[in-house]
Amino acid sequence: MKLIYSPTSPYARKVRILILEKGIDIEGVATVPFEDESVLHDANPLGKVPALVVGETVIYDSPVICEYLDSLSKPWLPNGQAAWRQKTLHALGDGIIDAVLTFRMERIRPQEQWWDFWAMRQENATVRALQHLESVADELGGPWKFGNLAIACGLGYVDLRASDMQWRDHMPKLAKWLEPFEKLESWKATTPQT
Ligand SMILES: N[C@@H](CCC(=O)N[C@@H](CS)C(=O)NCC(=O)O)C(=O)O
Repeated sequence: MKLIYSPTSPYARKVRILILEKGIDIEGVATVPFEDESVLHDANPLGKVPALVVGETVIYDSPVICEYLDSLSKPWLPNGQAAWRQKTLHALGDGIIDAVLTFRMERIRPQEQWWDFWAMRQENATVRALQHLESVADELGGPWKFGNLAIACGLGYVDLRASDMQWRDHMPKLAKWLEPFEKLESWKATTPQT
């Protein structure tokens, strides 16, 4: 198996943490999506990382890759009804990444092209998602679970791209919840260098 990823991608980070935590043997191929590398386009027509090459098959996007790799050994994803809660929490973590990425991208454009309505909508969605997580922080538990993986990586991405939100000051339970993850080797090894 081969994982095409970029070292700064929060979506790829979920997969890389899962690989490290589960000790899965995979070749990593680092790429830069915005340089439109053919290796990526050949694997994923959408031109997005991560993409997982399994023999003749390619699996994307990141929640699907996580679910596939998780299924190869004792799964984090539970059976039955509980799986839907974990998948929903995973979607919430991914949604935080989507929203932060979108409102940060708005600010990369020349200022006269900024669409404040859209940026503010994404920022508000991020705040609401963080507030929701603060309200359920006691139920999240640890260590890694299918949902926790995306939530932790979502919070890591807020730290990387939106540190001015200072979310830890407003969400103390969530900040405390993240602390044990931040001490893990898999977390440190996948923290983007700025
Ligand atoms: N929903 C996708 C999102 C992947 C994604 O947007 N990756 C970014 C890097 S963080 C990317 O490759 N962007 C390149 C592009 O959109 O052209 C997933 O979860 O895998």
